Amino acid sequence: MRIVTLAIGILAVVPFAMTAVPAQSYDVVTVTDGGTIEGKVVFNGAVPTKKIIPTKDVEVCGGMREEPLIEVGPDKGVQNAVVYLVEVTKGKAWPAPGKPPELDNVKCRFEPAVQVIPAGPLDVVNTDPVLHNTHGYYGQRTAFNLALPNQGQRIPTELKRAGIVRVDCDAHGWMEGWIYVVDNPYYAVTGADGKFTIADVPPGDYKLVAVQSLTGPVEMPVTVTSGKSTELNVELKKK
Ligand SMILES: [Cu+2]
Repeated sequence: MRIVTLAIGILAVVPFAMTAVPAQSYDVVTVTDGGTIEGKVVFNGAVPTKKIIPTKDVEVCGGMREEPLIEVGPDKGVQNAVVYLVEVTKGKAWPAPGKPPELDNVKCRFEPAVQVIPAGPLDVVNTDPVLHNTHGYYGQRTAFNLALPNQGQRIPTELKRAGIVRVDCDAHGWMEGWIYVVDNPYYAVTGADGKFTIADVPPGDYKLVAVQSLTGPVEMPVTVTSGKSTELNVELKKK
């Protein structure tokens, strides 16, 4: 009888333990012989758009418009793509912690629309004089769900584990934002030219992921050499 109870206990515990492991553990070490990854994220296809039809608060949210589902420059560079290394066990320190990262509601848009943060605090802010209900999800599961009825309101919350968090507004169905919660500090968000730099990477072989909401992720191998810059071009394709 005792053995049966023990077996059930183990069965109950193991799946929880597997899903509860938040992320790869990461050790900070001094990186003196690191290399750099420099690259550009491009998208060559036709740029699809979505029609946005604000149904309320138009004085703040603006009128009907078409918006691109991916921000592509004249030379095909993708802005606001996120690039990061996965399964990194050790390396440089995280950026010095300052104020918590913010997700603001400005004219019924999320600012920033795309950001990368370490697991930890996040302040959700409302700059608008209208109610926003900011709702973040890891997949289908709610990460936070915050009503912000007042202009200037700020609510501290927390994203406790690595993963991709999509952000909606329950008051304005067209609003969408993305927060990439990472488990190591080797990441970048591409600029208007699609370019990115990831510095102080210990020499070795890595897996790099580039991701954008329309295209989803692309994964590629990259080898980093001490004191050198590795050039990398990443093409995103529509899912
Ligand atoms: Cu809203």
